[in-house]
Amino acid sequence: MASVSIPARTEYLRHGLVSWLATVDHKRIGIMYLASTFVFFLLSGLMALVIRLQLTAPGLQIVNQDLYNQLFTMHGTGMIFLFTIPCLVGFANYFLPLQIGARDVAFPRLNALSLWLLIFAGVVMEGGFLLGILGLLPGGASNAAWTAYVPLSNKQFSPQIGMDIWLLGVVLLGISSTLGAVNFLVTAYTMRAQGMTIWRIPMFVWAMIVTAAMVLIATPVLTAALAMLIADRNFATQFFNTANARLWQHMFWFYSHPAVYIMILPAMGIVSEILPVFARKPLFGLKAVVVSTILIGVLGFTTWVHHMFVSGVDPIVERFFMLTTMIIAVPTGVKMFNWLFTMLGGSLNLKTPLLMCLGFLSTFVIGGLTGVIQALIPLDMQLHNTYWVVAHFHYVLFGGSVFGIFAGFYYWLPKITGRLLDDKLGKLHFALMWVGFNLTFFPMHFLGLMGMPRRIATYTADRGWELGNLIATIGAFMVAVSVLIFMVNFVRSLRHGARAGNDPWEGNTLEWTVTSPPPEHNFDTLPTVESERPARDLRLAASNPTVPAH
Ligand code: HEM
Ligand SMILES: [Cu+2]
Repeated sequence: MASVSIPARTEYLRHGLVSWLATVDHKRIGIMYLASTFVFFLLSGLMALVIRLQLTAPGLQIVNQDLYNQLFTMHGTGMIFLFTIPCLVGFANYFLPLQIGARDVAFPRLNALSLWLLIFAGVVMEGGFLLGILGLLPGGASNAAWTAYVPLSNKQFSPQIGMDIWLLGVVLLGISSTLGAVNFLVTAYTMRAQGMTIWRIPMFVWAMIVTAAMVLIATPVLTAALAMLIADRNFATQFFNTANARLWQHMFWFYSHPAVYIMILPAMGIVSEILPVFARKPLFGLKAVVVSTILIGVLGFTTWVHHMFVSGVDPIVERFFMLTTMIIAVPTGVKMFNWLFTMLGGSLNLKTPLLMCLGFLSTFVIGGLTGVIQALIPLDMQLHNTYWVVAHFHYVLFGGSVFGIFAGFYYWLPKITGRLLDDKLGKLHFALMWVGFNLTFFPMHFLGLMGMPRRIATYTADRGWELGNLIATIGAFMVAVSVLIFMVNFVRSLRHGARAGNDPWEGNTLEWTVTSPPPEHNFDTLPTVESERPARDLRLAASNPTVPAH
């Protein structure tokens, strides 16, 4: 263990609850990020189940119209702001310093601040919602959708204090995210191991660098918009009065389209880490993967108006954004080919992490393609605000990001806990989740084409929407069961899981050269890197001492 010995009177700083509350260790902070965001995932998932139950058949009324609106608002915000974005940050907290061969992040205290801001904001938002349900908060939580469009979200239409609580929560999250981004950028820039030149940076780290840069540019715009809305609601300012209501949409989507990439790039980074290891081959076209990541980051800022095609934007402007939206499919397509060619001819190790990556590839590609279809202005006019859109973005965010997150869990949890998850249960989780996911969301494409609008609390029996909705609800419960299986697997693994050892997968990156879990200070001596696969170099050198390490 650590060579530094801590005197007995500060022992409480190493063990017990206080040690967790006071920690500035990136690994513990990472664990707390992962654990707390997973709780928010479960809460938002429960809300999705209630939404789905209500829509199972025509005319059901499990919750009333107003609670339904709160539910999808909190489901969407919870999934995006409290789960997907910060969960990926949790992985980065734990693994970015390890992967670059550093002992911590550049600003450990700032890191702790980001974590506690996130948790506090989550408690504020979910707490506001709960108080509303219990009848303690007149008017309940925000019910203006995760987009919080004005005038719907202004004082006149949403007078309830729950709306302000929600806005404050998202402001806090914005601050947390921005601070985190600064931290990751500085860490990756200044603290890389000796020899880790630009083309030797691991793919997950590259993804986080681009993601952090996007956060730094995009998130303050949303935070400012939210603060302006709070001022409009409470201090009689007029930033978003009816005459310039479209300003809200611009500010919101200037953040929220890049937010899609803030959610998908780190997941892509995870996939780019796992595929070469499980195909036992180098990543195909490493430079193309890096360049396409950067291009996606840049182009991600040029497409936001595609969310506003029906809001009366100048037609020339609309066409520009239609084209940019289609262009961004090019670097994304490049990545798809990189991944496919990485697997081609490899000897595939068909364990759960790889299956989750295959889940990512198979579903994300559908979400990408339906996105290109939606970019066509005349089609978007028809598809806008229908269940087609709900199908599309779940294929991207769930099919992409969430499958990527679970790939990350199966790949990296053994490093964190020292124990392997059970592969059979993992495969069952994967199969149920993949089938359940497609049952839930594939029919929504057709529901959308049949005219079912999103955000409706119920529907009548004469529209032909019954079958699609029934299948979707069944699928959603399959997903729920699959997540339960994952949780059982995880808890079981803590006691009964096989010991992971340092390097259960024959990994490429530096986290696999240290014990599982890693020592407090990560590395006894800081590593030197001589290729883009330093762990493999060391493994080969150890198994054949006469051959130089690379
Ligand atoms: C089993 C899992 C899930 C189910 C069954 C589900 C179901 C739904 C449904 C039915 C809606 C539409 C509500 C409506 O328009 O009335 C919805 C909205 C939404 N979902 Fe999910 N969802 C799931 C997971 C996710 C995940 C993982 C994410 C993001 C990472 C996500 C993000 C959203 C967003 C942003 C909305 C839009 C909310 C709004 O309209 O304001 N969902 N979800
Ligand atoms: Cu967009």
